[in-house]
Amino acid sequence: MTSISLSRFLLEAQRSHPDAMTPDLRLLIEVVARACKTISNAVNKGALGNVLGNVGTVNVQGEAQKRLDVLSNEILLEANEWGGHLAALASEEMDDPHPIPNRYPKGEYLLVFDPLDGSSNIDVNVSVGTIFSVLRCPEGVREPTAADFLQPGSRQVVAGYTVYGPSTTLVLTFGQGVASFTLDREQGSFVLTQRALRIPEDTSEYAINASNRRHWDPPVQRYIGELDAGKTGPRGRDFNMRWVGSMVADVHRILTRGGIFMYPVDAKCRDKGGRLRLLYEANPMGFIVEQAGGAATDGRQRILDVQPHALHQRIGVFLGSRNEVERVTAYHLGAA
Ligand code: P6P
Repeated sequence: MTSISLSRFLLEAQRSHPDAMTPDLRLLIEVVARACKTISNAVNKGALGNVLGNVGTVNVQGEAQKRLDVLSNEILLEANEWGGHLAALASEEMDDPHPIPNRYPKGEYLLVFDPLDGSSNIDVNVSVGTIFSVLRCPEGVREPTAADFLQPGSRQVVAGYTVYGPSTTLVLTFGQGVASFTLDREQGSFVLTQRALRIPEDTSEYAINASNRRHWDPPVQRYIGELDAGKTGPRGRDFNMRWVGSMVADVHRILTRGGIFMYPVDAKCRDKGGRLRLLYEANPMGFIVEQAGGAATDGRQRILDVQPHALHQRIGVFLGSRNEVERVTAYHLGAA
């Protein structure tokens, strides 16, 4: 069977959906994918590449920066600043947006990303990933500021992630469903492996950091208590739990076989607004999950409807199999 490269897939998408897949978006995705290949090579070197461990600095999140966090961020910045497709970039690892240097042309898109999500897993050889989101730069804005990135997730034109696991897999949406590509290391290119990922509406698998149980609000206590009661409780069936501690790995499992992923706002993280970040974790993953037939809320409202007020704002996240997300959201709204 003829393998379809990412380049061919994007060209065909441009022909069939010219408004959704413009030449500059096609270039942007190819550039990000190429940067992810470079990050994959660095991640895969592990202890042999002098890329493990901390650099001794702390990022805007107050988290210790891993060598690979900083390297991945630099790879994405350098790959994207010369192509003329972006007006600015923003990253989990940088306090403020990164302008496109004046020596390069500016484009009409904004790229925001988590260069290496789950990086606390790197030193223990557990899957990590890159998450990215693309917005349009507001009309007439030549020097974008953080305020120009503060758009609801429903305005995203592209979202994707690359999971650096047993295989390096790129998952992508531009609003016409979700496709996945696996890196063929012999060819050095991403090859289409699934054209239309769909999340089953029901599931028996949930993902949450259960060590936070005592901090959860009542709706989450009720929902998880019912799952744990299994056959003996109101759900009448048993459930299984998985928690990788790397959002990309947990979400990829859910896209592959269903499930619900939860990181609620609780007594422990309420003062920060939550654990996960809206612009470069919840929004891109919410767009991808919805395009695959799932749902994504903050417990009360659709994540993609939330109007951001800060670049590194955090939010509660419930996403995955639609019927489970709707159930736990109904519990929060007192509607069940
Ligand atoms: P905890 C990784 O740091 C991350 O941002 C997500 O990838 C992951 O789902 C979550 O935090 C893990 O949080 O509290 O279990 O370490």
